Amino acid sequence: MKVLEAKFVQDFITMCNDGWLQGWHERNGGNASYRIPEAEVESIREDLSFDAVWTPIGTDVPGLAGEFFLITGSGKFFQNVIRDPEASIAVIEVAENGSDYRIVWGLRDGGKPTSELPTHLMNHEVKKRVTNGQFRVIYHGHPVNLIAMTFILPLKDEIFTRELWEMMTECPVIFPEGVGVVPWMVPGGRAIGVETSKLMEEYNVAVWAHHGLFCASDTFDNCFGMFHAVEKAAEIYMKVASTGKPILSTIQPEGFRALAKDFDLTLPEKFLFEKEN
Ligand code: 2HA
Ligand code: ZN
Repeated sequence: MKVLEAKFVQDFITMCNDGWLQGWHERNGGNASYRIPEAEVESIREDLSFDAVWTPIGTDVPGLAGEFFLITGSGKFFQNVIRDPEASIAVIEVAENGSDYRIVWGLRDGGKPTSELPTHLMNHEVKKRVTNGQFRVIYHGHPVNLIAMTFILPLKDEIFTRELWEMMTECPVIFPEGVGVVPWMVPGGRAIGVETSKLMEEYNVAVWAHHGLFCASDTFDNCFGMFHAVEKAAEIYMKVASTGKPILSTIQPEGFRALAKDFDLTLPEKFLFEKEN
């Protein structure tokens, strides 16, 4: 079938547009990718073309040799994905050497995959390994409240996890592993990919200080939903902080332990420290 007729492509387009509607993607901000299962690649193979030149990814991802990805384009606007998907997104193939890729569909008017391609692929490689191939979706955007939090809190996994968990009861259920924090780094290079993929061994959420949020999950819904939950908790945090009033009550460590028991979660003790008030 045609690429645009495939359900996974339509679902990817919808996810991008939902993110645009949430306000996470000013101009060309943000990027997303999906590691396409073999059967879905076969379903669109007749609409792919394999004459483009191989191009260096900018890093090595041997664990992704031969894999296909649906991915947003560099400099393309999320806002335009739904209006003109063929010009805004691409299907790429990773070469057997694990260090080159080629475009096999999309980016009709030219261009390349997102500037964060090395980071996306390095993180897909980690997630494929640690989830036994289950995780396929990576999503990055620039949500206002989460970014605002990175200016007023110490850039530590423990602090961000604990504050986000306290803001909304469902947060520890949605991201029981917690969140990792990457200090400010130059975007688009290999270095931010290396730092993020270290965190992705353990977490599904990485906060990029003064920049945005980076999430990985199994499905489009779960990835988007996790991103949404983190940003909503951040919004509550910023609203509370903006009042300048002291916090009079919150969820305590024993509350999280009780939640973990009833919801059958493992909440790492490193996040359940006693706070000084
Ligand atoms: O502009 O968000 O991190 C795309 C980005 C780079
Ligand atoms: Zn960004």
